[in-house]
Amino acid sequence: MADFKKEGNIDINQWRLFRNMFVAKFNTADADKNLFLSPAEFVTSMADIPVLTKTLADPIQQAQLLNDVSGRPDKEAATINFFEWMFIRQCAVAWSVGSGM
Ligand SMILES: [Ca+2]
Repeated sequence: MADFKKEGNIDINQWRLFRNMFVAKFNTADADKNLFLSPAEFVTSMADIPVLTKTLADPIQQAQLLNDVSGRPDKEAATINFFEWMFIRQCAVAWSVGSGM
């Protein structure tokens, strides 16, 4: 994903774009710095993704989204790690771009 020029490696500018788009966004949203995102932290991390606005505003749909990705249905375990968050974020960004939002 970071190698958007398809050169087989990434330069420092590509790394910084990737870092700003994903790593920094995750770290900023992780308010308690435990390297997991709670449902509230997750909502913060996705606030700039237009296609998820309605889903995240509905607590039931939000819980279903987190459960679908994490596979952990109970509320206490409804935190997601960076890998799980990356999957959602990549899909949401691609979905937004694809839908012209
Ligand atoms: Ca956290």
